[in-house]
Amino acid sequence: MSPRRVASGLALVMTLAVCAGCRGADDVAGMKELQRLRSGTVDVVLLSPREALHQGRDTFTIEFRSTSDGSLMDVGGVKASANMPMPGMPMFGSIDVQPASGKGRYAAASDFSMAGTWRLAIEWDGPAGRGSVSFSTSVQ
Ligand SMILES: [Cu+2]
Repeated sequence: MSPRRVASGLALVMTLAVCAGCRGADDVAGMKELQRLRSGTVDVVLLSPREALHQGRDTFTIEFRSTSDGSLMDVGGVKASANMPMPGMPMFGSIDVQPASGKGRYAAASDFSMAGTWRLAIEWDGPAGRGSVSFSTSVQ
Protein backbone atom coordinates (compact mmCIF):
# COMPACT_ATOMS: atom_id res chain seq x y z
CA MET A 1 0.00 0.00 0.00
CA SER A 2 1.16 3.49 -0.77
CA PRO A 3 1.64 5.86 2.16
CA ARG A 4 -1.27 7.91 0.86
CA ARG A 5 -3.53 4.91 0.92
CA VAL A 6 -2.50 4.06 4.46
CA ALA A 7 -3.21 7.63 5.51
CA SER A 8 -6.69 7.68 3.99
CA GLY A 9 -7.40 4.29 5.54
CA LEU A 10 -6.40 5.63 8.93
CA ALA A 11 -8.57 8.71 8.43
CA LEU A 12 -11.53 6.48 7.65
CA VAL A 13 -10.96 4.36 10.74
CA MET A 14 -10.70 7.47 12.88
CA THR A 15 -13.87 8.92 11.36
CA LEU A 16 -15.76 5.71 12.09
CA ALA A 17 -14.43 5.69 15.66
CA VAL A 18 -15.59 9.27 16.19
CA CYS A 19 -19.04 8.50 14.79
CA ALA A 20 -19.35 5.41 16.98
CA GLY A 21 -18.49 7.63 19.93
CA CYS A 22 -21.26 10.09 19.09
CA ARG A 23 -23.95 7.54 18.52
CA GLY A 24 -26.10 7.16 21.59
CA ALA A 25 -24.15 9.83 23.41
CA ASP A 26 -26.45 12.42 24.88
CA ASP A 27 -24.07 15.35 24.67
CA VAL A 28 -23.02 17.49 21.77
CA ALA A 29 -19.35 16.78 21.16
CA GLY A 30 -17.06 19.65 21.98
CA MET A 31 -19.82 21.77 23.52
CA LYS A 32 -19.41 23.49 26.86
CA GLU A 33 -22.28 24.30 29.15
CA LEU A 34 -22.42 28.07 29.58
CA GLN A 35 -25.52 28.44 31.72
CA ARG A 36 -28.48 26.53 33.05
CA LEU A 37 -31.83 27.69 34.43
CA ARG A 38 -34.69 25.66 35.88
CA SER A 39 -38.37 26.19 35.24
CA GLY A 40 -40.65 23.60 36.84
CA THR A 41 -39.52 20.18 35.61
CA VAL A 42 -37.39 21.61 32.80
CA ASP A 43 -33.73 22.56 32.84
CA VAL A 44 -32.82 24.94 30.03
CA VAL A 45 -29.14 24.71 29.09
CA LEU A 46 -27.08 27.02 26.89
CA LEU A 47 -24.10 25.37 25.19
CA SER A 48 -21.37 26.71 22.97
CA PRO A 49 -18.11 25.42 21.55
CA ARG A 50 -16.57 28.57 23.06
CA GLU A 51 -16.35 30.03 26.56
CA ALA A 52 -19.05 32.63 25.97
CA LEU A 53 -21.47 33.99 23.42
CA HIS A 54 -19.94 36.51 21.09
CA GLN A 55 -20.74 39.94 19.77
CA GLY A 56 -21.95 40.05 16.18
CA ARG A 57 -23.22 36.84 14.66
CA ASP A 58 -22.80 33.68 16.70
CA THR A 59 -24.40 30.27 16.98
CA PHE A 60 -25.10 28.21 20.06
CA THR A 61 -27.20 25.30 21.25
CA ILE A 62 -30.17 25.27 23.59
CA GLU A 63 -31.12 22.03 25.33
CA PHE A 64 -34.18 21.19 27.37
CA ARG A 65 -33.60 18.47 29.96
CA SER A 66 -35.74 16.77 32.54
CA THR A 67 -34.89 17.86 36.07
CA SER A 68 -35.52 14.32 37.30
CA ASP A 69 -33.17 12.28 35.10
CA GLY A 70 -31.38 14.80 32.89
CA SER A 71 -32.73 13.33 29.65
CA LEU A 72 -33.56 15.56 26.70
CA MET A 73 -37.22 16.60 26.58
CA ASP A 74 -39.41 17.42 23.63
CA VAL A 75 -40.77 20.88 24.43
CA GLY A 76 -42.32 21.65 21.05
CA GLY A 77 -42.04 25.17 19.69
CA VAL A 78 -39.27 27.38 21.04
CA LYS A 79 -38.81 31.10 20.66
CA ALA A 80 -36.08 33.37 21.98
CA SER A 81 -35.46 37.08 22.16
CA ALA A 82 -32.62 39.22 23.40
CA ASN A 83 -32.37 42.68 24.80
CA MET A 84 -29.81 44.72 26.65
CA PRO A 85 -31.28 46.98 29.31
CA MET A 86 -29.72 50.40 28.77
CA PRO A 87 -30.55 53.86 30.09
CA GLY A 88 -33.05 55.50 27.79
CA MET A 89 -34.12 52.59 25.67
CA PRO A 90 -33.26 48.94 25.51
CA MET A 91 -31.15 47.58 22.70
CA PHE A 92 -32.53 44.57 20.88
CA GLY A 93 -30.60 41.62 19.54
CA SER A 94 -31.90 38.78 17.44
CA ILE A 95 -32.02 35.06 18.09
CA ASP A 96 -33.40 32.59 15.60
CA VAL A 97 -34.15 29.14 17.04
CA GLN A 98 -34.54 25.99 14.95
CA PRO A 99 -34.90 22.34 15.97
CA ALA A 100 -31.55 20.53 15.82
CA SER A 101 -30.63 16.86 15.93
CA GLY A 102 -33.00 14.92 18.15
CA LYS A 103 -35.75 16.05 20.46
CA GLY A 104 -34.99 18.65 23.07
CA ARG A 105 -32.08 20.23 21.24
CA TYR A 106 -32.26 23.46 19.28
CA ALA A 107 -29.80 25.45 17.19
CA ALA A 108 -29.75 29.18 17.88
CA ALA A 109 -28.33 31.83 15.57
CA SER A 110 -27.77 35.10 17.38
CA ASP A 111 -26.77 38.62 16.50
CA PHE A 112 -25.70 40.92 19.33
CA SER A 113 -24.69 44.44 18.37
CA MET A 114 -22.44 44.99 21.36
CA ALA A 115 -20.55 43.18 24.10
CA GLY A 116 -21.93 43.23 27.63
CA THR A 117 -24.75 41.71 29.63
CA TRP A 118 -27.78 40.69 27.58
CA ARG A 119 -31.09 39.32 28.74
CA LEU A 120 -32.04 36.20 26.79
CA ALA A 121 -35.68 35.22 27.10
CA ILE A 122 -36.48 31.68 25.97
CA GLU A 123 -40.01 30.34 25.83
CA TRP A 124 -41.51 27.04 24.81
CA ASP A 125 -44.95 25.58 24.24
CA GLY A 126 -45.61 21.92 23.57
CA PRO A 127 -45.75 18.44 25.12
CA ALA A 128 -44.01 19.61 28.31
CA GLY A 129 -46.42 22.50 28.70
CA ARG A 130 -45.67 26.16 28.37
CA GLY A 131 -42.76 27.81 30.11
CA SER A 132 -40.11 30.45 29.92
CA VAL A 133 -36.79 31.43 31.44
CA SER A 134 -34.73 34.58 31.25
CA PHE A 135 -30.95 34.31 31.22
CA SER A 136 -28.61 37.13 32.09
CA THR A 137 -25.75 36.36 29.74
CA SER A 138 -22.38 37.92 29.25
CA VAL A 139 -21.61 38.49 25.57
CA GLN A 140 -17.96 39.00 24.68
CU1 LIG B 1 -26.13 48.09 24.42
